[in-house]
Order: sequence, then C-alpha cells, then structure tokens
Amino acid sequence: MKKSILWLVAGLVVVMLAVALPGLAARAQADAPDSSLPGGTFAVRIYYNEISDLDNLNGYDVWEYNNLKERYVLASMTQDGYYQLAQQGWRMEVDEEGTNMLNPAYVDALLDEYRTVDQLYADMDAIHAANPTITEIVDYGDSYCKSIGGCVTPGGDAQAGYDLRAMRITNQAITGDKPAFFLMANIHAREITTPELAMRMIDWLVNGYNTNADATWIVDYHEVWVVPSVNPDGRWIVDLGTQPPYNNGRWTQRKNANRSDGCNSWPPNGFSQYGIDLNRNHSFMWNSGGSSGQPCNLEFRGSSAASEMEVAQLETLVKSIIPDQRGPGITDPAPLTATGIFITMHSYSELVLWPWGFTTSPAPNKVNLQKIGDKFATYNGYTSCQPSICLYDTSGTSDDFAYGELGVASFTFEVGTSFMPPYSQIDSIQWPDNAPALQYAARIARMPYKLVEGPDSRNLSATPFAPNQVFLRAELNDTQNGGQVIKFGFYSIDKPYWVAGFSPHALYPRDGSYNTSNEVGAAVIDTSGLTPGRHIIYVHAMDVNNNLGPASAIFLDVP
Ligand code: 0X9
Ligand code: ZN
Repeated sequence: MKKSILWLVAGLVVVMLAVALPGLAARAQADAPDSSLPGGTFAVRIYYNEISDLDNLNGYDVWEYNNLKERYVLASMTQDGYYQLAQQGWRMEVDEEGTNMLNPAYVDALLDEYRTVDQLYADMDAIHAANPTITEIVDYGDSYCKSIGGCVTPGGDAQAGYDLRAMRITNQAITGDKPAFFLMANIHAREITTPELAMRMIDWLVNGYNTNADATWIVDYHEVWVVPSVNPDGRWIVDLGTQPPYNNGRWTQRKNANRSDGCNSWPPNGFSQYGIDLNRNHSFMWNSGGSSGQPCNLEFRGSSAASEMEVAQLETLVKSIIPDQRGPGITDPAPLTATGIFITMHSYSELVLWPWGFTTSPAPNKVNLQKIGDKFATYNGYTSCQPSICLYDTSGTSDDFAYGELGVASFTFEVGTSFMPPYSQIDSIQWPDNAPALQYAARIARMPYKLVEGPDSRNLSATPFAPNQVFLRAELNDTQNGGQVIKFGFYSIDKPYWVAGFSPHALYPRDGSYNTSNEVGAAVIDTSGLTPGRHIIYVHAMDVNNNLGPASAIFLDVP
C-alpha cells in the first residue's frame, strides 16, 4: 500500500523500456492519439471485479496500492498500454494525484512546503526558549552520520548528521513520577507529514497551557515526550528531492543513511535503496519474520538487533521513561494498571495498529490494546487492527518493542492517504483527524488499559448564573467505552484524584437517575470559598462495572 508511489519511479523505467520496444512503438503510431488522455506517462486507476483478475495485469507497472473498497489498483500507463487494456475490457480512469507524482517539479514543489530537519530543530529551539518552564529539549544521542563524522551519498551530496532530539513537555514546578505519553514520528524518512503532526501536538500542549484546561492539567501532571524525527539522516536524503542530475526519487528514501552494509544503490527508489529500515531493527523479536536480510531491500533489518544508533538510543530513552511492567514470557500480560502510552506515527493508509506485528497470535493484552485502538479509531475514523492480520508480518518494529519490552500500551498510526499531500492538508485534514486521538492518548496515559473502559466526560460547561453560583454540566458517555450504564459522575476543584487533598463532589443526573450509558450530570458550585483567579474543575464518570473514565477539565474563573 504505502510503498505505492515509489513504484512510480520503477514504473517510469519500465514504461520507457516498453515504449522503446519496436512492436509497441508501431502500434502506438497506428492508434490515433486520444485527446482526453494525457500524453507521455500518466497514472490510471484500473478497476477489477475479483482480486484474481489482477493476475492478468502481469507486465504492467501496477503499483502496490490497492483500493479494496472501490476495487481498483493504480498503475503507470502510456496511451498505448491504455488502449491494449481497454480492448481487453478493463475499466480505467486517469488518476490525477498519481499522474502529478510522476512529475519531478510537482514533487519538489510539494516537498518545499514541509519543514526540513534543521527547520524542525530551529522551531523546537524557539518553542523551548519561549516556554522554558514546561519544555525541555533532550539530546538523546547522535544520528549515524553524525557519529561517523559525516556521510556522503554515492552521488556526492554531503551531510554532517544530526543530534537525536526529543522534547519533554511537563510543568517542571510540579515534581514526582508522572505518567508518560511517548510520541515519535518519521522513523521512515519519506513519511513527511508525521513530524508536522508531532510538532502540532507540541504546539497544542504549549499554546494550550493556561488557555485550554485539558492541555493544562496534562502538562501539569503528565509528561509528554515527542520525537519529531527519529530518522533525521534519512529525512535529509528525502529533502534532496528530485533535482538534477538524478531527476527522480531521492524523496523515496525510507531507511537511514548507513551504507556500511554493502548496498550502494543510488538514487533510492521504491525497490532498492541503501540504509537500514529502522522499523525492522528494534531489539524485541528482531529478525523473526517480515523483514529482509538484503541490504538494498526496503525492509532491510540491519546486521544485528538494534544495530543502528537511531534505534539503540531511542530504546534507551524509552526505557528510561517508561517502567518495565511485563514479565519475560512472551505470553505474560502487563497488569491492567500499567502506566504510559506509546504511539509511533507513520504514513499512510488510515490505520491504527496494535501489537503484535511479528505474529498473528494475540498479544497478552490484546483485548485492551484493541479497546484503545478502537477508541482512537472513533476519533480519527481509521481502521483499527492487528497488522500481522490486516496488513503483513513485521518484526523489529517500534510498537512491538515498546509493548514487548515494557508492556506499555503501544500503537502505530498510519496517517493520511499519501506520502506527500499538499501541505495545507496537515491543517485541513490530518491534524483535525488525529488531534482528538492524540489528546485522548495524553489523557489516559496514567492507566490506559483501564481508563479506556471508563466513560468519557464530554462537552463541559461552567456557567455563572447568580453571585457566587456556577452551574456545571457535563455529558457522561460510555457508549464508546463498553456501553455500560453510568453509575455516577463527580467533580473536584484544582486537585485531581491522584493529588493529596482531592475532594470529590457529586454530579447529579439531569433526568433524575443514572440508568443509561449516556447521561448528563450537573451541579451548582458555590464559589464563595474560592480565591479569585483561575481554577480548574476536573470531571470524571464511572460506569456500573466500576470502570472510571479519564479526567476532562474546564476552567473556572472566579472574579
Ligand atoms: O511496514 C511498516 O513498517 C509500516 N508501514 S509503512 O508503510 N509506514 O512502512 C507498517 C508496520 C506494521 N507493523 C507494525 N506496526 N508492527
Ligand atoms: Zn512507515
């Protein structure tokens, strides 16, 4: 699927060869040119009835993408090939986006809209400088190129390499152990929308501190770790784009920039490139299926488990943040009280994936991993599934590592529908789709396996209606958390339940009784005892199975 567009580059070559064959060239001349079709090479959707029909497309440059819902595959095509297939009865349609991606100038223009690693790092610096008490930049190691004193591509492009950088976001004035949400992006270099989403998560927390009640308590009581680019060296190759002399796919780099394993394929393309697939290099169950031992393969696992700097140091960082909560046996579950949550963002396919990837067997915490994955999917509309079942086997991936090693609830998001959409789609589609899921992850980080079973508290309002009287209202909804009847709702002011001095007050059912899975709870708050200024109201609900839901919060400004 997502490797799809890369076949473009391969496709170009194949089609050029085909056109050069004398027999085909003669036929092309014989057919009258169709003015409704683009000239040269273009992309088409080829519709099929049965998957087995696709066997008859051998010899055509069919990309990896397969739209199962609408039943079409994409292929690069010339008018000549189009006529041949049309004569055989295939229904086809020109695919505009695919056709655009065959044009180097178009690709470069899109690429230019995205931040480079240097720009991402400069923006992290600026965010930290403006918000020093709630952010910290953690340099957790050096990229491969930096560690060897610089890299040169076979084409002569030189890079110095990069620091490996995380941002830790938490209010440093509140100390103690805090539940962690670890969010990483761009382990695959060409998946360039993912660092943008990671940066927007940082922005939401930092800009929301003291302006959005949920962002505020998350920053106060949780710690969010964000690594916008796990693979900066590879990303640097991507940013070389399509410029001459290669005029093609350096932007197709998926792996890191280590070429010490013997592959010197250059420039990269969709089936051959140097580097290690960092999402096959993790130590947990490394080399147990779904990876390649061929250095030029796109899923090359590397020479040994966690051989790559980028992976080894990431693992050390994650293990320093999230405690090990799972036994050593492959079937040992983590307790449902396990803390922390881990998400790695990839593109593309609109999927929420959860362990295991290396086997089709269920993970010991499968039931609750799936509950969380399904819950994310209610927000982003993606398909939630176990990758070894709905996609393909993979070993040495980040999510299997985080869950397998530590028992932490871990997920892969495959965001969006292409590697390089117009940049405006980050803010018009990808962030709006994924922000609520990422924010939910941050809210349940304390105990994800349990909190996901508890009701949501939604649409809070706190409305002053008389001197010192505020009407608090919240929707207490369990319909997407198991569907149990609401047992009760409560709120507390300034102190959430995990803080000493917490004092709960009841929310009363608006309709007289809590007897459905979707209720409205309300209370009148007397503010006369509160100090003037800004307070936070925390709201929770519990269902009849005694599942407690995560906090939702709203500000209460006392004059
Ligand atoms: O193959 C991959 O690494 C992921 N797809 S991508 O196109 N972004 O490269 C899918 C990984 C699926 N497996 C796990 N999440 N474990
Ligand atoms: Zn990926």
